[in-house]
Amino acid sequence: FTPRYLADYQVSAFTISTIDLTFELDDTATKVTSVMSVKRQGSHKQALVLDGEHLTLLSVKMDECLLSADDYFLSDTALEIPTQADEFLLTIVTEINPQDNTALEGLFKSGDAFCTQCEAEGFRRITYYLDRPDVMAVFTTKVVAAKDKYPYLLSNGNKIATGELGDGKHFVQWHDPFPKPSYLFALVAGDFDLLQDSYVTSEGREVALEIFVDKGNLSKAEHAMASLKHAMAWDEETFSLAYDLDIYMIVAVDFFNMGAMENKGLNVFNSKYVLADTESATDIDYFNIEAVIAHEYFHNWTGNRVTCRDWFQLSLKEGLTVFRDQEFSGDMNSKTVARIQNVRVLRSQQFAEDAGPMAHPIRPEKVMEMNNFYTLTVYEKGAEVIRMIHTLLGGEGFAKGMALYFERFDGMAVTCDDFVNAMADASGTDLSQFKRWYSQSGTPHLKVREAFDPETSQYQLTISQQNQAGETFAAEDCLHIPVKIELIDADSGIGQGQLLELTGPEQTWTFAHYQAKPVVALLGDFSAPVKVDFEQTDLALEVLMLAARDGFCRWDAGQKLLCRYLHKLVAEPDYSLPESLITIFSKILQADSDPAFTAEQLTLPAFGEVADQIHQVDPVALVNAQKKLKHFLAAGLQQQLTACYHNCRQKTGLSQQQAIGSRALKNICLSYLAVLPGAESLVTDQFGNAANMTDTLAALNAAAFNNLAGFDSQMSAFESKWHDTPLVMDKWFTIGASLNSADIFERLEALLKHPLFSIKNPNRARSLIGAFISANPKYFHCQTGRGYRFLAEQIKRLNEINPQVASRLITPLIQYKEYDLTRQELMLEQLKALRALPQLSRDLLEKLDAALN
Ligand code: HT7
Ligand code: ZN
Repeated sequence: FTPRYLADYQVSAFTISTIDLTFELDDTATKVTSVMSVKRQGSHKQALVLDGEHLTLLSVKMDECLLSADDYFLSDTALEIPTQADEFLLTIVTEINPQDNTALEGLFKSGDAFCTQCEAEGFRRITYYLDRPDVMAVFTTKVVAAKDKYPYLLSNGNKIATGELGDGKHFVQWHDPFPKPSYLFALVAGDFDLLQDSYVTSEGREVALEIFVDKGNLSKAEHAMASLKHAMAWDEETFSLAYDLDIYMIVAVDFFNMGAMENKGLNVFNSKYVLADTESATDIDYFNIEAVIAHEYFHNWTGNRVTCRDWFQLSLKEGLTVFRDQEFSGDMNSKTVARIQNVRVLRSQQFAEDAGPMAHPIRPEKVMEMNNFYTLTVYEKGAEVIRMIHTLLGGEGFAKGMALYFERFDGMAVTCDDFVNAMADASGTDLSQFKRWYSQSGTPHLKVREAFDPETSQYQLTISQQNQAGETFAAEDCLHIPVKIELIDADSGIGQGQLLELTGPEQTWTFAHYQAKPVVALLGDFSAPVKVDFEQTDLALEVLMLAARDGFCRWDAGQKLLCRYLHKLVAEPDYSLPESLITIFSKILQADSDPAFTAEQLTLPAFGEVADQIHQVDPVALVNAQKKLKHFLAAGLQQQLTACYHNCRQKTGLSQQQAIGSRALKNICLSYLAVLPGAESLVTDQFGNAANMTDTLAALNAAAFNNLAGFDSQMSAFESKWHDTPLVMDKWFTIGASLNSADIFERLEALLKHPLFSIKNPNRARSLIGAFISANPKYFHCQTGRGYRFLAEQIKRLNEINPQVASRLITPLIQYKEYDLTRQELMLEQLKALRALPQLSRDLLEKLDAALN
């Protein structure tokens, strides 16, 4: 396995303008016939080298001439044809085995259905091709299969022909008029229930909307359909972008490596991001479905109409599309709460990635396995980079930039620089320094100082930018950082907002006419993906919690306060927490805020977020600190939490949004109350009377976290009720894996042997293994090293079954340097054992080498 470098990019030696595909579907021997118009690009005499993996080559024909094995070179990864011709028709017939394809890349079976996943480099597992995003062809696809088992035969574009064949077979032929790269190709064949609707675009096009789900799940697709229509309207209103084909199809499948895939006109979705009803799905599921449906829809412009020149440019489409889906979610729900959730993900996961052995810029420069770069950095930090452009240019400037981007590049495969140039040119803003965000990895630190002079009534704010090691950036490395601030007058509580642009190693801003030192709220709306090193007093943080105009800053001040005391408890487990914490959170509970926002204020910072802030943290000391802080707040606020809990529970006549907020607040109250003695009955009562999945899971989580006596019987009742509903059973496995109980390893072994557990199903594997490593830090990081051994054993199994899933699950092990030396050694032992595996996938190899070298 050799790495590839961004610096080595070269245009393709050949292009393919059209490809006609015929699939004769069969579980173990699908025949794929591909007819391509190939043309040499430029004046050279290089051979045509097509990508191909896991294929059986049946025949190759150039124009009318059948080639023999002497006419080409075949390897495990390529078919090389040393031709002198400049333009020709190439016909290639291959055979593939979808049934054995447990990696779920290329053509595979998901239950009874055939399904494809081609991004990033899966098309080469279907046929020999120039499998790179800058080769764009017009696809025509004919699918042939048995009509009884596969009544629906789907592919990209518009249906152009259907017909009956002998032997009970039928065919459907599709034509996609938009030239596209192979990663956007899709095929699905199966028997589904179909939810149909339509949408008339702002340009007057009537679009058929079709959602295909497993039989019996039709009513669970309503929310996805509504979300799709909202997304279509939002993109027209926000960016004047309308849909461009006559049909938009979504298929939900159970076996899928990621969330969903934006194939042109035929999105394939993990069923987790389509199916929902109030009985079986939580409020968070509803939110995520709306977001993922929108994300894939938005890709039709940012990704499909304008695509990436090469995979190093992945953030061109992903960062931008995540930014768009975040804005959409903010508009559909509470903007502040949605923003807080984005920031939680960054702080608890992306910051650690950016400090770990696989750290990379949002535009990576070196890649061994592309699947390893569908990361929080490319997606979430990438979206933050786009958001900073939006902040610097303003909404109008950004919209002009988007318009120019499409004017210049519609139908093309382009680079991140092309995007930034369009933004700069359209708005007349110099973004040359800003471009460094695309090539620097690591989370910048802002070091902040303040000074107040009562004589001159001047307040001064000094900010320097530093790297992770605490060294001030040299001028040539300085980033262009938008810092939104608000200065709150200590007496009146009135705030004034401003946008500062930090471009140098250190800058000072002076603000006049302050009678007393104002309190500064920094990084409004989290205006840049940075860490802030600024020692504000508890009192200042409390002022911000109540008075900052910016909702994000109000929330952030509370989180900072909580983190401060978690740090103290980690360093000194017997540290006695101050009553002032109770006083301020009591005020938060009394404030007349949006309940969903109050729930966020009461939520403790995540384990990963705090771990990221403490050098070589003892993870169990951190778990204990979280427990102690939770207990302290619960005991001190018991009366108010109880009142708030019952108040939320009794509320009736709420709108859907209000009910969601009220449930969030009620359930955070429950999570506190459940740590107190005698809370069992409250949890049991909620579990027994829950009218929706959000409340049921909140009760079960509380029982698991506190290892309450009713846990096992509640889990049995849940299992009996839901054993036929896979997405709900995923939740059951997750809760089973997060139980706070010393016999957890025996329980995990039993869960692995449960008849409904299958490691081949990514959702199921993640629901058990992924949940244990993220939701059960106490046992995952236990001193015996058993948690790490458990994970390494599962990764070893997955290495051969599904390398993508294995590679994602290894994340906490490769980030071993976050933890104390004892944990580091235990983790290293497992990393070395994995590195010694005989058939190590490229995915794991890349990460293990990064971690061990
Ligand atoms: N563009 C997609 C990325 C993707 C993917 C999706 C499903 C399975 C495997 C995949 N590999 C890469 C998803 C998205 O960002 O929209
Ligand atoms: Zn995407």
